Amino acid sequence: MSENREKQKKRLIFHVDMDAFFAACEELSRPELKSLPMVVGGRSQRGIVTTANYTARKFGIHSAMPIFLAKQACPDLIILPGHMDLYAQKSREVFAILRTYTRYLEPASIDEAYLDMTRRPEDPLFLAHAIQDEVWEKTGLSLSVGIASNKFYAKLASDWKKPHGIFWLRDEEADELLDQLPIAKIHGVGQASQDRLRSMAIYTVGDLKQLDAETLIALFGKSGRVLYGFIRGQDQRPVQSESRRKSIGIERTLAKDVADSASIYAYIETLAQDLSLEMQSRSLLGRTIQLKLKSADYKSHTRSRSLAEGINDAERLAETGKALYASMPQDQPFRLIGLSASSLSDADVQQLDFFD
Ligand code: TTP
Ligand code: MG
Repeated sequence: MSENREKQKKRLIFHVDMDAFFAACEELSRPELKSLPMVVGGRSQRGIVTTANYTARKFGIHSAMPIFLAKQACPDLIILPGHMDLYAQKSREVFAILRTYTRYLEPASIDEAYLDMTRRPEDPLFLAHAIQDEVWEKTGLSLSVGIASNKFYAKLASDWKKPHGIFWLRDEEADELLDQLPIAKIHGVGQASQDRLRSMAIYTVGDLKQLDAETLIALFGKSGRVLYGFIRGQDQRPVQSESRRKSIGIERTLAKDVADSASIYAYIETLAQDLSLEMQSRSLLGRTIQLKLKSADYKSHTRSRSLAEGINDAERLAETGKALYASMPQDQPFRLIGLSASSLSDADVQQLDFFD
């Protein structure tokens, strides 16, 4: 096949997302919890649900809900503390299995990954079932698979039939299926943006498509243009396998705009813990740390610092993030915070060097 034709070939992307991941990990050692309503409580943000098992979800309990509200919804709720080491270990086990299906694998968070399966000759549904079965048999964990021709569609598809679902969002059907989809289902459209869109009577992806690119850009800045393309199936983002990765980062859209430093510091600590977990589960060290703040007017502000050596521990990530924040103008409310690391190296290799 010529290079050109190869490039034009339609891609086959899987998005794999674990079902109720932290809760499912807890149920491995205590299977009796499966039929009981249970949540895993927050780490640094104590008092917040990080995930609810599917029995608890029947009561309307969901991630990011305050525990006291969850208890109101279900007085018998079982609340467990989180065991990050266990989740990171299970994540490594699952990704190791996924890597046997393709070397083009990009972990997107502790419990989700994109796989480029374009070169696999088998039927995509057969492959998705094989992945689901093998992970279930080897780890006891359940997952959902989204199949599509790009990452944006694949991520939407993995959520379609959760839990333990497989859904192939075909290009021919995508337009019609997406039109009815609530905007909350779009990854990256946070609460504030949803509220803003709803105030303009935009509830579904179909409604969103009525807006032209200029309007979306006026609303969301550069990401507005990206979103304009994504909802029309235009997403050429490659699956970035680990060896090609340039940076690793986490962003959080805040529930409401935040201006006071104490709250920002607390967010940085949580982000640092999450980022540390992601980096450690992939054996990555980062030497350059960047803090990104998006102000309420959707302008991005970034600062970065290069360190003498690569790090991936939560303490030093938080410490660097806070120092970066201290060096930024703090005279305005922010709606998004991101912490990322670049100049990456392999933590395992580094450790070996130590003994040289
Ligand atoms: P998700 O994949 O969003 O949720 P989930 O796996 O629990 O459930 P689902 O079946 O709907 O995919 O997140 C993965 C894990 O990340 C989740 O188990 C707990 C953790 N998490 C947080 O710590 N904070 C959060 O705000 C969210 C959404 C998840
Ligand atoms: Mg999940």
